[in-house]
Amino acid sequence: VLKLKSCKDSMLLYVVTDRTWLGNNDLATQVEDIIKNGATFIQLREKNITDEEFIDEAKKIKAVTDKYNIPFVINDNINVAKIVDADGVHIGQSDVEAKKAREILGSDKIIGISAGNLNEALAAQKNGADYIGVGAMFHTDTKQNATSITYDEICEITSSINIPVVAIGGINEENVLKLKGTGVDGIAVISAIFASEDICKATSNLLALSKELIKND
Ligand code: TZP
Ligand code: MG
Repeated sequence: VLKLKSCKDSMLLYVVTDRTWLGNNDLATQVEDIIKNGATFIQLREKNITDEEFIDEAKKIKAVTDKYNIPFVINDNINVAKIVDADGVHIGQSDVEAKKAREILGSDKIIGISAGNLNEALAAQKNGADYIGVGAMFHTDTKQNATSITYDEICEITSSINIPVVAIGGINEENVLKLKGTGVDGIAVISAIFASEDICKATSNLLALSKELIKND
């Protein structure tokens, strides 16, 4: 399977998984529905789970992302990413972690780094990130203590770095077009899809809006 490491085009609709609203549904099945309806990138994000469970779940999700040739990264856990041969990992600001991720995963894998301000964005690029996730753009209940970033700050970031930027945090169908003009390459969402009554419709709506967002930007 060919997966391009230059992941700019894959930022369009970046979906981060969450089990909060899963109920009796199966996460891998939901991820397949989400991909069929337009997701361009999948991040498996798990909290309070053993490495063994994380690996099992990652293998199931990877079978789906491989089937549709969609990039797949693991949140935070470099070893799980290595063991399941994911396309990469998404990590926080630590330069030690970034170095470790590159050493363990090698130059071909995708390393994404979270940034909450311009200095963090510059540091992430310097530390070898292939893309950054910037936020929180809007109020979110999904991540506790998420710092918020202004419209002007995200504009400054996109004009200061040359790796892809995906916006995250509280993004939904109502507010996504408020990011018009920021220069981001796409949007990353959790609750706008997973908390929705109809995840397929939510996904296709958000894809259309993200295309509208980046058009002529
Ligand atoms: N990082 C910054 S905000 C956030 C993460 C993981 C939460 C995004 O979730 P939602 O539901 O799309 O606001
Ligand atoms: Mg993290």
